[in-house]
Amino acid sequence: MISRIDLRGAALPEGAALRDLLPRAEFDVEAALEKVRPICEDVRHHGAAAVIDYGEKFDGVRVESLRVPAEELTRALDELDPAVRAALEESIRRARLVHREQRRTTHTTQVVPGGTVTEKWIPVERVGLYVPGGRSVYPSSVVMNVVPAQEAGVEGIAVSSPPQKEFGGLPHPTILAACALLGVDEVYAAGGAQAVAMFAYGTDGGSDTPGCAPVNLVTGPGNIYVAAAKRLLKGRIGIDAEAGPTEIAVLADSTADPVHVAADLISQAEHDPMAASVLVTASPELAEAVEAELKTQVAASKHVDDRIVPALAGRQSAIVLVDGLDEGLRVVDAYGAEHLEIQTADAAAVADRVRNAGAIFVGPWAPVSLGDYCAGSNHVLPTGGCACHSSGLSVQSFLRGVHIVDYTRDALAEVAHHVVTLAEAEDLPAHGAAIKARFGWKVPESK
Ligand code: HSO
Ligand code: ZN
Repeated sequence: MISRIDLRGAALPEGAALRDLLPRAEFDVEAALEKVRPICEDVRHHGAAAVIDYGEKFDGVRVESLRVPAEELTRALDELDPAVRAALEESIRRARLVHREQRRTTHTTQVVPGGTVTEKWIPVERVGLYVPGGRSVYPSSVVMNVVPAQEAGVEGIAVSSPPQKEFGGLPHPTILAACALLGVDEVYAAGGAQAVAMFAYGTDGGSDTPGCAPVNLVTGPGNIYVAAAKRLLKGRIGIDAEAGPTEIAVLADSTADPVHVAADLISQAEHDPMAASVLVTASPELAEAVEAELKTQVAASKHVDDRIVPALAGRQSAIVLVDGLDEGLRVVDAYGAEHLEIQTADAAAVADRVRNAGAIFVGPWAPVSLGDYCAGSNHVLPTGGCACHSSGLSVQSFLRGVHIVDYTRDALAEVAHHVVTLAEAEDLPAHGAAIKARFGWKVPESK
């Protein structure tokens, strides 16, 4: 069901060599680039008509118009199961609590009397949030993208999700209901690379009215073609971290409950046959018990043959045996999991020693599923080892820090000679001249 990697008995290698010993899914975005390039070009030149054509080709349904009418959003919310509505409302409320506190304040540094640098945080003007369809219809991901954008103060928020044949070419109704609940009224029925291209280039009318205005930033998870289109169009648009298959790593000792550990490993395996579930432990007894539990619990699960078994049995998942807690920490740092659970004695102290993880879940009562829906934390997190350089989605993802430089004549005069010296050292005399021109073409006397 799940392979074992035994790293006991010898010193662990350093850095990349250690990472190479650990399992990881193939997510070859590079290979998908050539497939999405013509799609993006087509959308660039033919706008909405091309997006509609690709929707017919890839999603199997031809829509009249990409823009979802307002009455469909209202209807979806009216028809939403009240229990789901209450759960989404609680998810939104908790996410707002956490994300609101991520807002940045403007700060002014007085560098010298009369010389200040102010860092001002300005929201991105317009963002496009991609929400997958097909196997992964996640209204929770609408919450996780929209809440930080709203809390950052983004004015233009557009959502796009693939048209669904069984819903007459509209995105899935729970996606529409979540948008309505969050007060997002600009929603498009477009998926895949063509949706990212629509966001990047914008689409004018054609048969589609109104068109989608271009956005500055695209966020949200998606399949490999969505990731490839984001990589291709990066620069024209900003993007969040590329989202690969989901990952859970559990660092556990003999105090962990194997029933919980197995349930949590299965919970993320349920997403995707490429999902990764990794247990890191120094306890062979726990490893045995978790393996036995996996067998029992998998047999009682849904999505067994198409997702859970291929995910757990795939080369991306494993039980990694280590000599002790210190070695376990080195392994989870080298792996840099999207989600890391610490199920050990003194879990908070152990969690404090972790450097690389998208999000850390501490102790027995904070499973990843809680974070997926209702912890208040964000579930759009870096995968594929990107946790060593990137963060999950947050208010910060939707803000730009702008430095505002304000110097008086005296403050400039005081430092002018240094600027001129550095300009000359870099053989850029015109830089120095821009200073001298302000002081009768002379460098002011240094004090
Ligand atoms: N675990 C996924 C997010 C998700 N789970 C959505 C359930 N729905 C990636 O963090
Ligand atoms: Zn999940």
